[in-house]
Parts: sequence; C-alpha cells; structure tokens
Amino acid sequence: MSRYEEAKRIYSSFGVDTEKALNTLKDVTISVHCWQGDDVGGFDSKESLSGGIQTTGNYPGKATTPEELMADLDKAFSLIPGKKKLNLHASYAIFENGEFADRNELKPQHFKKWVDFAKERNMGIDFNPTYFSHSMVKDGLTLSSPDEEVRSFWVEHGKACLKLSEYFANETGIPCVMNIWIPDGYKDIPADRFAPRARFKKSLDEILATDYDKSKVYVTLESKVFGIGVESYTVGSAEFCLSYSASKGITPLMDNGHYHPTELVSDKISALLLFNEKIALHITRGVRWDSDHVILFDDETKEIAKEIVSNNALDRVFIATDYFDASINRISAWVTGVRNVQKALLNALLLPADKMKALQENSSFTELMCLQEEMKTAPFGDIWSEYLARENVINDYFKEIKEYEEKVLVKRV
Ligand code: RNT
Ligand code: ZN
Repeated sequence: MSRYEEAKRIYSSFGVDTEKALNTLKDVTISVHCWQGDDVGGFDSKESLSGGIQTTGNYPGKATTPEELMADLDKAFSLIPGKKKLNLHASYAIFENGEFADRNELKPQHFKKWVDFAKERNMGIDFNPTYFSHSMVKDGLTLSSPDEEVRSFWVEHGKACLKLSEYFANETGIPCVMNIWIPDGYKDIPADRFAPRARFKKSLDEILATDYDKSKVYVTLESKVFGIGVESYTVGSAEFCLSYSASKGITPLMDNGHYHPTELVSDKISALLLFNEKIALHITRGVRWDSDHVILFDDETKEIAKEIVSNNALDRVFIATDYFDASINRISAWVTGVRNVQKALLNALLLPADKMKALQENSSFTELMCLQEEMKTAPFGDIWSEYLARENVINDYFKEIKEYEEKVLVKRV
C-alpha cells in the first residue's frame, strides 16, 4: 500500500475523506503578492520604501526590472501548486520608451504587459493603489491630508486604480480585488483625531463615487493598528475601516500583522462572516510587530485556515499573501509562504470538523481536546505530498531554487 493509501485509510477512520480534501484544495485561489520579489520597490519611482513598513536584509538577486520580476514570479509559480492570482501594486506600472505617468494618471497601457503576463498564465489580477514611496506623501499623509492638493492627488490615484481594476477584470475575465490601505497617522499624540478620519472618509467617498462594475471589482479596505514612525495614531484603524466598509457595502480586509500581538485574526473571521457577504485577508507573519516575515505552517496560520474551511467560507474569503523578506532567497520566501497557506488549508480540510463541532455543542470538552491533539499527529505530510504529485510540483524545492540563484540571481548587477 502506498503511503497515500495508508494515510487515506487513517484519515477515513476519523471520518475524513482525503479525496474530497484534495479536490477542494486545488480550486482554492491564492492571490500572490508581487512585492516579495523586489522588497516592495516597484518601478515607478526611486523613492525609498515609506509608509511605516520595512524590508530588512540584503540577499543578492533582487528583481530590478519588470522582466526580472516576471521571470522570478514564474520560477515561484512553477513551485507553487494550485490556483494563483497575481497581486499587483500601482507602483509596478511599466513605462516604455521614456514615457512616464504619475500615480494620478495611470492608464491601462501602463499595465498591458502585466495583463499579457496574467492572461498567458490563465490568471486573474488583484490590485492595490500605492499610497506610499512617493513625493506626494506629505508629512506621512495621503487621503487624510489637510493639504487639499495632496488629498486630491491621492483621490485621483484611487479613481485611476478603480478604472484599472475594472480593466484587469475585463481583460482576464476574472473579478479583481482592489485593496485600499493608507499609511496615514501620527508619531505622537495628536491634538485632533477626528479631522483626519473625516477627511479619509470623504476621500474614500469621492473615490467610490467613480462609476465601476461591482460584479467585476471588489473594493476592500485594510485597517492597521500602527506603523513604524506612526506609533500613536493610525487614521485607518480597525473601527474606522470596519464601520466604513459596512456603511458602504465594500469588503473589509484583515491583515494578521495589523493587530495587537495577542489579538488573533483567526478569532475575528467568524464575526466578520456573520455581517459580510465577502471578507478579505492578508496573510503574513508578524514577529513582535508587523514585521512581515515569511508565512510558516504555524498554529495561527492553521487556525485562520480552519476558520475559513470549517465555516464553509472558502468562496467568501479573498485570500492573499502579504510579506516581504529580503534576508533570504526571495523566490524561496514566496514559495515557502504561499505553500504554507495551502498546507494550512489542506490541514483544515482534513479535520473532522462536524464531529469536533458536535463535541463542543455537547460540552464534551475532554473528548474534543483528545481528538484535536490526535489530529495533530495524523499523517498530513503524506496527503500533502500526494497533492504536490497530482499538481506536478516537486516537494523539496531548495535545490531548484539554489540552481536558479546561481544561474540567474547572482549574475544580476
Ligand atoms: C502595510 C499593509 C499593506 C502593504 C502592501 C504592500 O502594513 O499590510 O497591505 O503590506 O500594500
Ligand atoms: Zn497588508
């Protein structure tokens, strides 16, 4: 009996159908963030990364051109099973022949190459306006700025991005998730917490007044607790973003690095599912702060996946990755992190969820704990290996990535 057959038998003794789990997993789309490949650099400006987010490390081989980033994405995609979507930031616009357009004037032609790239790979595109790393970010503020010139520049950026998102959806035939996150906040105790939030609200209203097809573009709004340099006050706090999303019928986005360290996104998912048709996630790993470490197959990632799967919400949650590690091979960072989201989903699909729920309802907490612990040592690895084999993806990818590093990455200047 093969290892898979044996594992299948063991899982079925718990009432779990491994075939069903494998078939479900292969249809789950993960939106893969392009910005792991170049430390959130983008191509539209030489400004250093701002907005209270940071990459650390100086591993060789960072992509510095669209061609390099596309090649690296391809390498990563070849080692990641399942369905993928390309998650772009506006700062990844591609300008040719000396042409340039500022963020308030971005047009489809500046993303045509990305559209071709996605179409050739049968992928959809998700999109993010880029409200950082730009000279029009004044005193750390964008959509909440008291400077009308600054605020309206960024409103125009948002509107341009909405039209671009619609273009991506039309071209690929797959709806586009457009996520708004702004870095606005204050380092020290503000005198006025109200006015910046009022301006942010007004700016969002202005952006969303753009005519766009809501069946093709899902606008999401990402909250945050604090960033580096903006420790005392964040305009787009959790309460602001949840309330705004609810009032406008857009989709809330939770990044699991954006809460106080003892708060868990896994616990928040069910609450949001009760009040939203769709919700969105940025999956990351924060170490002591929103450090955006590579996602591991760790307890919280598993718990997040469990909440999606056991609440039957795979088609209601937009799952995206969001982290950036410049201290290790960036392609390996991509592959490890995205695979770990998939592993966590498979792990969740292999739990006897109904049985566990029934034990809770019957207050059989002793048996529930025993079963939960028992499942942790079930032969998960054999099912994962079977999944990779069926997807024609190799298990141990280090060697292949190292080869690519030697042949391609280290030769980059
Ligand atoms: C920042 C947010 C945001 C960014 C990306 C690059 O804290 O998580 O989602 O990481 O837009
Ligand atoms: Zn995020």
